[in-house]
Amino acid sequence: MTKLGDNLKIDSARLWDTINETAKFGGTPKGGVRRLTLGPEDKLVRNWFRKACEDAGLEVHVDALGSMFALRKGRDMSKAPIGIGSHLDTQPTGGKFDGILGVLGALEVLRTLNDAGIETEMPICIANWTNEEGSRFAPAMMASAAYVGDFTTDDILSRRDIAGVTVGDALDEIGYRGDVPVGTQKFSGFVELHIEQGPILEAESKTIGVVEAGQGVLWFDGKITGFESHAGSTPMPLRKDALATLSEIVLATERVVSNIGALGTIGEAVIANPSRNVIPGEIAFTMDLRSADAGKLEAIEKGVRDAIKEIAAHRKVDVAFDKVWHKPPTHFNKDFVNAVETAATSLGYSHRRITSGAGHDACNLNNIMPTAMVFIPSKDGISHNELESSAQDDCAAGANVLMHTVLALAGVASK
Ligand code: HGY
Ligand code: MN
Ligand code: MN
Repeated sequence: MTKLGDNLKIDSARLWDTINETAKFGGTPKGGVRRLTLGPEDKLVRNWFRKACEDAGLEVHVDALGSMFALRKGRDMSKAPIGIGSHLDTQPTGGKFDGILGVLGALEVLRTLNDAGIETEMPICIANWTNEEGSRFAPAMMASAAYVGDFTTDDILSRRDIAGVTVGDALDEIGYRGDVPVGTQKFSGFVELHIEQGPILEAESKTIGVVEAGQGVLWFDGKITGFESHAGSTPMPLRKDALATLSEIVLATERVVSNIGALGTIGEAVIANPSRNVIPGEIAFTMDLRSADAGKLEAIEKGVRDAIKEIAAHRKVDVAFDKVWHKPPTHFNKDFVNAVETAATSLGYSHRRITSGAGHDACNLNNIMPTAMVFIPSKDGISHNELESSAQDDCAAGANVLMHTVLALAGVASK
């Protein structure tokens, strides 16, 4: 427990209300959320978030990639703030908790400190990182990756979505291309609250996940060039079928990652000029490979590339397969991880250490500052699906652990 000594808790009902209120921005008939980064729904939730922060007395500014920062002053403003937050964008068939729980949990923490009249030694700053999902624009965790120097701002501004719209144009379209250069807002460290997006905490009836590591990620863009021809008059042995080729690549990828104990997904595949009586001649596809072990990540890339080479040869097609993103595995800062564990223990929540299957902005931030994460359970382990759900009590528990972790790191000046 912090120097406060008392059992300060966030307002569970107020947090839950904000989760349900913001789910309207992009809400879908099935109870999920479609709030693609830098789209009209993202603009609405950003405007809501800015107003809520300003109403809480926070100073809000926006950087050149649209990431939003809301600063709560501390007694010693010579120190860089402790950062909390996550992302407001979602997948096309996303849920009400992925990302936004971390932003709303952070807002609830600062609202609670305001209500309690608590001044911290160090300032605290909420972040909403642009385009964590990477669905509309690649890569994922895009803005935090630029913040830590993995990409230049200009490179990211020029990235295009499937309709050819650039990040820069999309930022201008919603009025969120900030005038502050990326990296201006400094942090002493960062703690991100997020749903687990997997089945472990629920299966073990644990309320809190103390995240000590995150999987490494490899993203590829692929293009198969075969030959369009007549479905009725082209004998099977003479075909250069791009879709049959991709089918072999999918099954070969499953074999490679399963043998090594890793994960592989082909999440996008687009047939050029599709027609039911034309043999597919060209397909663009994506691949997402993951492992918590750097060596395994390297091994599955080699295994998949070898398989693709062999399949392309016997299918007599060309396969271009370009790596577009490499995020090495993350090992979070031991002191910050311990601070999360201490907070969970002192609050009496069941907890366990865990590795994140999903990528998060915190995984990038950990490259340049001490970082840790707090997980809460996902119902049936479901995420990136409109059925994504978490319990109100677990959301409150996560926010309480976030609050006491941050109070321990930032220090309490007075109350
Ligand atoms: O891809 C991920 O793991 C994250 O959800 N963007
Ligand atoms: Mn997320
Ligand atoms: Mn996600």
